[in-house]
Amino acid sequence: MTIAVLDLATETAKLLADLSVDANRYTGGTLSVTSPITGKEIGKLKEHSVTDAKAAIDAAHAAFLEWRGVPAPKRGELIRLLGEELRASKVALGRLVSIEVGKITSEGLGEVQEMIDICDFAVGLSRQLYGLTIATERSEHRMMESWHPLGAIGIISAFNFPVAVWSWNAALAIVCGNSTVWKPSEKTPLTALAVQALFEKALKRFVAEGGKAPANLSTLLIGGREVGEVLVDHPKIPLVSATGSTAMGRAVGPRLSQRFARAILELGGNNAAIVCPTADLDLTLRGVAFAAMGTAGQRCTTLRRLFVHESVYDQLVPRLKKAYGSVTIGNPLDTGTLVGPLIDGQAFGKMQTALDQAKAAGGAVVGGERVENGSAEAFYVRPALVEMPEQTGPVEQETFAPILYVIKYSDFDAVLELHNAVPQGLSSSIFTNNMREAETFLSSRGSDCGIANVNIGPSGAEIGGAFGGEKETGGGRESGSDAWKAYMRRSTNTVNYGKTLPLAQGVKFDV
Ligand code: UN1
Repeated sequence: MTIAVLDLATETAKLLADLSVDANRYTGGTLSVTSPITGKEIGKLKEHSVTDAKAAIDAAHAAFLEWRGVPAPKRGELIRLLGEELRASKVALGRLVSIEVGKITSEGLGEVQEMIDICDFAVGLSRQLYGLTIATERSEHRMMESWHPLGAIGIISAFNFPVAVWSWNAALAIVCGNSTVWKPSEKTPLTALAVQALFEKALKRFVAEGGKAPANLSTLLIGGREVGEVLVDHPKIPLVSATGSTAMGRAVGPRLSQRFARAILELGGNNAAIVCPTADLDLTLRGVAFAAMGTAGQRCTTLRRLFVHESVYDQLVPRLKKAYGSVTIGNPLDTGTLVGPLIDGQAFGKMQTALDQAKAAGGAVVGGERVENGSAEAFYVRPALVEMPEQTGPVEQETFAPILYVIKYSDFDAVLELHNAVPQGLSSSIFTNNMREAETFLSSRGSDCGIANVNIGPSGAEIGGAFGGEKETGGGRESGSDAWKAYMRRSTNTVNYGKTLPLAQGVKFDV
């Protein structure tokens, strides 16, 4: 496979211009960004200093003080306009995601669709920030809870979903009355610049249509670890939502709890699926193929462990191997490609190390080799399927690459135990037509993950549900359901509308 020499830098500049990003932001700076498609540079961004970051946080805090006074449905109107901007720019932004991350076209567009979806959700939510009314034990009293904005929210996002993760956090945070400060991955700052420009366009329209909104409601910080650390340690950031590796979470979590700030952590996943004797194998094959090979195995929800019942093993696994052997790997911008490149050489190195460890532990590997594309700096690989005798070594870790470990099982209860016997707990699936197995998997003694699916792979969640996982995945929840509550503070209010002062618990204190 040879990728024709693509002038991705030129195309990137054109897309950024179409998306209203000032060229001054991505030329002549110190942060070099490459496209994994070719491994060549596509931008050079100006980075923010620690001093800039501190000033940005002060400004975001000032923005919060104003924005919290704007009624929530009006705040929703701003997010509605953001959704409109995203709809209008879906093709350009999706293409930029594909260029910067190496996602296939359909997945680049899907990422932008996910942003549009969360905007729609947040608009509805802006009229539904409900609190409860609670029965009080005192007469002529009323007890209720109110939800209030929290402050300037820090968002730290990873390369693999460079813009959708921002939107899950920002769309909710902003309708909840907060401001946001975003530090994207250093590997994918261009898409962040584009999204910031779209947000600013939406804000301009909002103001032009008579809305009141402060400057610095959404701020972008371009830079590395030092800039992220300012967000984590700054007393004016009451919540940091951080997506990335478990190692990152281990560094960030304690620093936040040290100053009693809140954390939403979305860390590693080591997601599994169980294929039972009654599974529809055609559906299972498709579900497994997308979940394991899609996004070149670089989703936190990617399927990494597959437990197959011995009665269907010889029907499913050879078909899977065939799919692994024939899947189209190459330029993600080409129609027909299903697997694009890994993000960089480091990811390739980690994949090879994991495969060596798997072999040493008795694994039989098909695939995993580099697929040449004529560029030493681009890393295309054939996804690897590894039949393992047991769940050991690299199977217990998350390697951010397309490796699927396949293990044969015979007993349902034993496989449930194996399923849960890893440190991570993000997403999970069962393929079965047996109601007892399906319901047990979803029950309290079933999957211990934040997401548990039946006859669907573990990746590709919709925004309407709460997204996140347990154990080393960090425990945070973003996106749908009541995840918005993490971006607000709850105030319990008791009102006495009578003329006496009865004390709770029957306490007497007559002066
Ligand atoms: C991630 O990989 O960080 O469920 C997020 C999914 C997507 C989000 C993945 N909706 O696969």
